[in-house]
Amino acid sequence: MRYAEPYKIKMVEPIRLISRPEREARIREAGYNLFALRSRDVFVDLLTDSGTGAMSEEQWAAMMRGDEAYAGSDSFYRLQEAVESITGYHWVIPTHQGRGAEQCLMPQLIARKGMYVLGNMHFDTTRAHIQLAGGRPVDLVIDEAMETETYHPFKGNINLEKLRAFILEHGAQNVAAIIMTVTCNSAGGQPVSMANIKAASAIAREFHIPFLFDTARYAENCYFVKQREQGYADKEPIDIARELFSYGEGLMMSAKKDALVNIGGLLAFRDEEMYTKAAGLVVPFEGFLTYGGLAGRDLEAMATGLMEALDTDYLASRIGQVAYLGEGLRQAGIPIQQPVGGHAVFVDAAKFLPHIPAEQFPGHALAIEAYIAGGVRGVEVGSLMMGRDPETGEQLPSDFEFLRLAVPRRTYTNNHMDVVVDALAAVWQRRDSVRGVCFTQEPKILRHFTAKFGWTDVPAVR
Ligand code: P70
Repeated sequence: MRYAEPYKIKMVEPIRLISRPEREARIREAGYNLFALRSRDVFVDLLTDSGTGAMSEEQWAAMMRGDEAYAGSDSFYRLQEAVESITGYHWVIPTHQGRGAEQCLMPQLIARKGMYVLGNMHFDTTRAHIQLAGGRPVDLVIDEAMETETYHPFKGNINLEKLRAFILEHGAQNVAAIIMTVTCNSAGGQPVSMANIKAASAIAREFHIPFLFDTARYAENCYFVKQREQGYADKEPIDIARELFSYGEGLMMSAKKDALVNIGGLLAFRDEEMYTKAAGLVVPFEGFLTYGGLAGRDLEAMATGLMEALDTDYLASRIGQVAYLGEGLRQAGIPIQQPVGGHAVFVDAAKFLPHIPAEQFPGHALAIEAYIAGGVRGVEVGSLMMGRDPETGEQLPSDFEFLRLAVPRRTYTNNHMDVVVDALAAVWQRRDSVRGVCFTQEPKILRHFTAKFGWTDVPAVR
């Protein structure tokens, strides 16, 4: 039997598809940067699944009892209990979002300049905070993650041989931490298997290296384990989550994804020692330890959302919708990262537009075309987002050239997914005529958010 959403819709936000000439004008005015568009000019907004989900009636109801105390609010304790019940980590600190958690944790983990932080594949903001704290981020994801056409059930896995070899070569004393990102966003929302987490955690223990999680999409990872890993089919997602967290010492989290809230983040630790260290920076950067830059009502919504995200029916419909979008694109002949990940479909722009070289950003050219074709907004994940080496100014090589279509949770219907497929299929039909892009304005750091572009075969506007 086919799946259907385990909810009905109780409040709607109107959206509108503006005409093609209007879309052409809006994207031109935006300097061909989709971040500079107004959301009202977008029809189906797949820029991110972060903070864009729909909250449940339970979450809205919980917000009404938000206790707005500066210190020790009931709302904080409800959040603490929810986190501890899922993770086993007693020491909980809310933060304003994921990068707030990273900012407070990294300088405490990285004791000396030049220490390594290993992981399957760090997210951009994590990578940035490792570098800001004087550390060196290293990605050790398995090679299969780079081969978009190869099927592998857990493309987010860390390469265990490389992990051990790296530690032996560089010395355990120079490794500040191992961070597993579940699911692995940068590789396409790909899950990590329980066996891989267990084995990586054993290596960390052997060398006395802290083992932590970036759990922005932990519930989606648990669902994939249930679906794809032997021995987990009959387990509840919450029990899978409890096992997963049992292998680590703590987490940092952007709650804007799997905690089903529009703003928020978390730090949580098994031991008081690591908590005390991180706490030192929370007070100056985020706020007091029991609110971390959030209102009591936000803490309530998060506590409720963390649990809701582990509902099997919800996860089936959520992951099912992303798979539905992927299947539609695949049937239209469009190359995508396979299998489809948890939160997004990653279109392989290097294969879609083989005539556009990496330095003309095929993923970004495709993003612009998808907007013009159907009012669909995605985001480039490739050379543009990767940026330049801060020391040499050289473009850093990227393993992928993707257009990411991230699906907000509980927000769109499959009809919207069909519209997205139609837009991409229209671009696919005329793919040979799509041009590359070049900078007309290139900021030094995190350039993709604010850069301006022109088409490559027209003179750059200055
Ligand atoms: C996304 C957003 C954020 C994120 C993450 C992981 C695994 C930490 C964070 C930071 C960011 C984004 C990207 C492109 C367009 C819009 C937004 N991911 N770890 O969509 O958390 O954003 O709460 O500070 O994925 O993937 P936060």
